[in-house]
Amino acid sequence: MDVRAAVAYEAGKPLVIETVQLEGPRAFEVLVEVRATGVCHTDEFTRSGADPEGLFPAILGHEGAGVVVDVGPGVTSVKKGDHVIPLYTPECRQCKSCLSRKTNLCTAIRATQGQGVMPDGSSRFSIGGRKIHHYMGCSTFANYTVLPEIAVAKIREDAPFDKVCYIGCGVTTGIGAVINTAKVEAGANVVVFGLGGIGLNVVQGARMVGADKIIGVDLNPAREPLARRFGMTHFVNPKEVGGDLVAHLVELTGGGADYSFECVGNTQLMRQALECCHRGWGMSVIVGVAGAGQEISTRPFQLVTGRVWKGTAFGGARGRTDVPKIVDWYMDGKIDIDSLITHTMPLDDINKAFDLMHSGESIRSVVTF
Ligand code: NAD
Ligand code: AHE
Ligand code: ZN
Repeated sequence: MDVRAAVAYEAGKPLVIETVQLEGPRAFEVLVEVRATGVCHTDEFTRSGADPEGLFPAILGHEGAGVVVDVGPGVTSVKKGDHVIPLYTPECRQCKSCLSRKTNLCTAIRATQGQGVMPDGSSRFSIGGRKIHHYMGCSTFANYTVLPEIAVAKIREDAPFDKVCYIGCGVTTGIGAVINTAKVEAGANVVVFGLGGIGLNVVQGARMVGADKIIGVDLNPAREPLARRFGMTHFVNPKEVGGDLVAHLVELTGGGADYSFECVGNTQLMRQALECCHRGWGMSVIVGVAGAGQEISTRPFQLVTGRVWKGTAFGGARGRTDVPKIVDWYMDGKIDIDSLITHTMPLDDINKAFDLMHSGESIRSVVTF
């Protein structure tokens, strides 16, 4: 079938809106009509050419919501008409990782996902016979996409697509990093580096679990009012800190953060996020993704003296199990998504979403179809 998609032909170039050919679902796959998709900084990371796994041409997008319109042979867990959120971290419930109960990083289809193809090794997208790569197993910058059955979470039908699409990445990543990865406890002091689409959800998660101080660090002063509404108690703009940022944060937290979260993708900040943690127990969680060739460093003494460095993907969430619950939290008014969706636009204007991200004007842009 013909579908409308934003195609990334070349690193660093704007996306091109095209009519693309999409093959129907094969065994254990589903065809989803995408109704809305968020634009995450990770899409920009890959579009820019910084992603070591980036492939071109590709249809980016991994923060979607839509409706199952066809299923391939063998599909049992969803049916036509079901509302779903695509999962870049699938949940097969059968692989070593899923069965371990120690991680959400299902390995059933990770290898082919990284190669930009479906689990059988082929792509469903093409233009005039030329192959177009899938992205993160989702490719939600298209009005229809094909996904493996294990990579969709069935959600309730009264949830608005243009809001709950954000649960497909940013909301779940931020709140999950607090609840699943760090397991922040009530009364803890938390420092959040980067108050964008992910960091504000970390702030929201920290408030949910009853954190005491929630300190936000961002270069953009416009982030402060919204972050305060989401639970931030102190704002630090590194440009306005006279001396050393780490020393300032250690003082603000009365000896160091119990937990810190790096939500930017900057390796210098990752170091600062670790080093502002409390001696003996402070835990720093890396959420941001850093470009090809970049590495983190610190004095090993930071770890010897009890600080812990962790990372999180999709907030440690098991998508098919946890995503429907987070949709319920939103529908029950327990979490705020609407205030973070600052811009909505049609697919034709998707490049504006990247401009708004760069200018610091948007928190999340959502494309509706
Ligand atoms: P965003 O662009 O919405 O937000 C980034 C924020 O960082 C902005 O507010 C910006 O002003 C701030 N910032 C930039 N440089 C800074 C600096 N030097 N000091 C302080 N603040 C600074 O991006 P996002 O969508 O929130 O994504 C954040 C990061 O998380 C990206 O690296 C993204 O790829 C990554 N991410 C990771 C996961 C995961 O599963 N691990 C999931 C989603 C996104
Ligand atoms: N391809 C990059 C890594 C990108 C990355 O870490 N992605 C996160 C999700 S970001 C969502 O916005 C993730 O889930 N990672 C685990 C995984 O298996 O990809 C690189 O550096 O190669
Ligand atoms: Zn994302």
